[in-house]
Amino acid sequence: SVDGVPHVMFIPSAGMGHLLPFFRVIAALYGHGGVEVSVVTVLPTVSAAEADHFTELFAKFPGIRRVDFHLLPFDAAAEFPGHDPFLLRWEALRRSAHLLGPLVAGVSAVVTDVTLASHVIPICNEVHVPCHVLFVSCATMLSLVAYFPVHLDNNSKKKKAATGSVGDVDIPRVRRIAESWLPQPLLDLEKLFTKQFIDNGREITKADGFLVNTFDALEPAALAALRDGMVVPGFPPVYAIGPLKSHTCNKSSDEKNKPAAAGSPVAWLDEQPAKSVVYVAFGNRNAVSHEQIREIAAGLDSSGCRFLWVLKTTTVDRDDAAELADVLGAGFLDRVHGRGLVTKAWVDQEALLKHPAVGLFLSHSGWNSVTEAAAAGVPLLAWPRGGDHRVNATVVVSGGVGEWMEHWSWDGEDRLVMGAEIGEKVKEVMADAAVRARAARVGEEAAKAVAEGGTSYRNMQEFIGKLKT
Ligand code: BUP
Repeated sequence: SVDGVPHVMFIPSAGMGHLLPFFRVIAALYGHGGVEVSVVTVLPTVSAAEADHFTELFAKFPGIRRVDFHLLPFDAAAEFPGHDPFLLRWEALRRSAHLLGPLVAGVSAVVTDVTLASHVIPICNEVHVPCHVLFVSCATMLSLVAYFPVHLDNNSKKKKAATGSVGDVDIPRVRRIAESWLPQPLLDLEKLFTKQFIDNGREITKADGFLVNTFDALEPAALAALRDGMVVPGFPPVYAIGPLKSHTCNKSSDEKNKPAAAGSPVAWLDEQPAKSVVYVAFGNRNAVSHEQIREIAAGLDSSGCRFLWVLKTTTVDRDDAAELADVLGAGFLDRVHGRGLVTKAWVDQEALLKHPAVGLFLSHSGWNSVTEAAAAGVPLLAWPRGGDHRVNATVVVSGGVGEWMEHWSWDGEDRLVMGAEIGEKVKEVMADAAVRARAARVGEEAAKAVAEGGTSYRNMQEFIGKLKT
């Protein structure tokens, strides 16, 4: 620290779902004052959206120090052919992490991503710098990351050899996670994802604390179990500080009063009746097959509802050259003109969900999306696609955020969910006053949590206080 001002170094990972919560915490901490902030930045980023958001962060907060970091050469495509480019970036970061030692040595605290935990925590420990993890999924998922190695050690390695299965994971005092809800690569202990997951799970018990984008009222059992050492004895402190808000939300009143750009999603929403629009988005790195996209289109059409659909057809946005009309099929855009808007552009999802015209969110249940729906009090219809999504969907249901279509297909399954079924379900949930009332209550709880004196507010204060001691 300089003159007693603590210096916090953020070491984020890759993918918008990981970067956005980092940017939100960075902005909050920097805005709080009395803390010096630097951000380890690896360029070029995997996606264009990440590059744009880094540029925006440093332009908006010139006082935040950008620490450029260069990765060691890694022929990922040769070593792990066909792997997701974001997972490969995590691996490249892990393999270069030892070079961070000299950078870390001078700071007061580090905040890193769980995907890098097994490599960054030991580096921090070596130079006696406290290392915190900003966990970008739910507390239930954090309990799974922490408990999965214990589960394997306790009962599954032998069983797996005998039966070829990992089995359901019964996380003490949290919940049972069915094998089919696990991120599916975990069923193969040889997968790169699984190795990273287990390494990180073992090492995180040595972190100095966790910041989690959730709030006490949403996941009371998981948070209590983690904090009481029921998941793993002696687990580090867990600060639930969500739902995180973006710094672009804190616009000046001038900016707020500006009319929405003509033709933009916001301008279109402004024309729609209250709670009449289904907002549809599956995150920034979930490529839905063209066949499934056509069925979603048919479903939205047959639901009779208005809709705003953010459509991505590739894992990495830079590769997405598909024309909407080709993907959606002849005539679709004309047929739904006025009733539905489809866009491939990056939107401000957090702001869109708060728009009074939005009545439902059809989502892959990526955790940021869930927390944004919770904050907006908008019901979410969860259609998990892979990764942590089914674990998140358990919280969507238990927390009252919305409903989960448990039998709708996900990663690796080639079963199509047909348009008629999608349309029926969308129509049904849109008309369900009880679902809407529950989601609205979650929105109130979320607002209370982050307001002065609320649980998330106090947890953030406590974390900042710890940085200053
Ligand atoms: Br696409 C898109 N605008 O156009 P999740 C996404 N987002 O603001 P993830 C936009 O990206 P997986 C867009 O609001 C959320 O904060 C969205 O994070 C924002 O899913 C974030 O929801 C996406 O956690 O997929 O990371 O894309 O969960 O599979 O990693």
